[in-house]
Amino acid sequence: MLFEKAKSFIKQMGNELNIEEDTINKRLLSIQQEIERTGSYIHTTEELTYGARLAWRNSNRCIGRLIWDKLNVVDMRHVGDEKDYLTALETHIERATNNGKIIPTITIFNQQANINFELLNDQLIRYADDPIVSDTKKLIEHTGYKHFGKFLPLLYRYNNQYKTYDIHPDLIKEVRIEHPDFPKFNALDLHWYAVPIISGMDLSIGGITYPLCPFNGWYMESEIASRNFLDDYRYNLLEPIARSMDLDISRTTSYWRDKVVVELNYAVYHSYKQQGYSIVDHYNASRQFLKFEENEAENNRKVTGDWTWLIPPISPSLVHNWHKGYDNTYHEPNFYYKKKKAT
Ligand code: HEM
Ligand code: NRG
Repeated sequence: MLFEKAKSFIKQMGNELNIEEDTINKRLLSIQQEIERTGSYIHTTEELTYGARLAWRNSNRCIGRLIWDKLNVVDMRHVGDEKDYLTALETHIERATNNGKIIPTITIFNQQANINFELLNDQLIRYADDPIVSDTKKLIEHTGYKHFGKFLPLLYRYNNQYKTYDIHPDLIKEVRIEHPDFPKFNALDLHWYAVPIISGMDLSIGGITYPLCPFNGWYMESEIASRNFLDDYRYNLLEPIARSMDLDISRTTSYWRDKVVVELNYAVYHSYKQQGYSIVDHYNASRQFLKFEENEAENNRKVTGDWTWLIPPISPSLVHNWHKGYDNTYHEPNFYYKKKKAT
């Protein structure tokens, strides 16, 4: 029931921020009356901000949660015009990229019942030739969109009509992936975009769902190197990269696959750093997560986590996360996949 969920959130926020009992009770009464009158309620900006930060803190799969309370929350709930949605999405990209010094940011649009814009992209920035977007591409083609450029356009529904929009290309920053020791590697001309901006999840706070809430931090190097470039259902580059490094791919026991993984992670990390873009390596990410676990214990809170996602896809047993278990209970507020997903 909505009021019960609202109550649980408002009380948690009140406790954590030491808000006076009296103030909390007044707010609860006003929410109760609003629900009776309208069937729903509207968060204050402070509630929205704290709720989004709690949702990050509760994201079991995320290793980057140490700085959950620094999340920059942009309240765009007043937006209702098509053009204003698109502008706000582009503004998110520009401000969050911040010329390379990436700012963890979430832009929150209207809640479920009041929104007239549906975004179908799972990230704001995706390459059009990434196999992960093949289904979305088909939907985009249905709108009559023909000539795909480098990046996937936004696919959205406004007033029950599906439409596309090309993000201004100057806003999308990319990094050339270079390795100092392998000239032939550089000839592969690999690159990746600077900022991962997840745009396909629902944010749930106190019983209210926000279906459009793009959020970003920065990359951990292994997301790009170990997964996006190497998974056989993604760019599948294990062999071409091994050849560019002159490795012996005739036998498994030359460990050529493992050598590619290590050198590619090295190349991704140092390329982002050299070109001035925020990124974290899996050792530092894991140490920061350990600090997060300590902070939470100090505040008498239990950390929940999804072990299968928290361990990095390179040398996982070399970081502490590998060697302990995590309770994968989902607490509210949180982020959820939408029921029908178009990736
Ligand atoms: C997942 C790192 C910021 C929410 C992940 C994953 C990594 C990661 C490595 C696993 C991704 C995968 O395996 O595909 C980081 C880093 C950040 C950061 C280094 C830097 C600040 C954020 C922020 C939010 C967030 C700002 C939300 C406000 C999530 C969620 C998932 C996730 C919800 C799970 C996504 C899914 O289920 O598909 N993060 N993250 N993260 N992160 Fe973070
Ligand atoms: N693995 C995906 C991105 C998932 C989220 N990762 C983050 N999130 N770092 C990829 O594009 O490779 N974040 O908010 O920073």
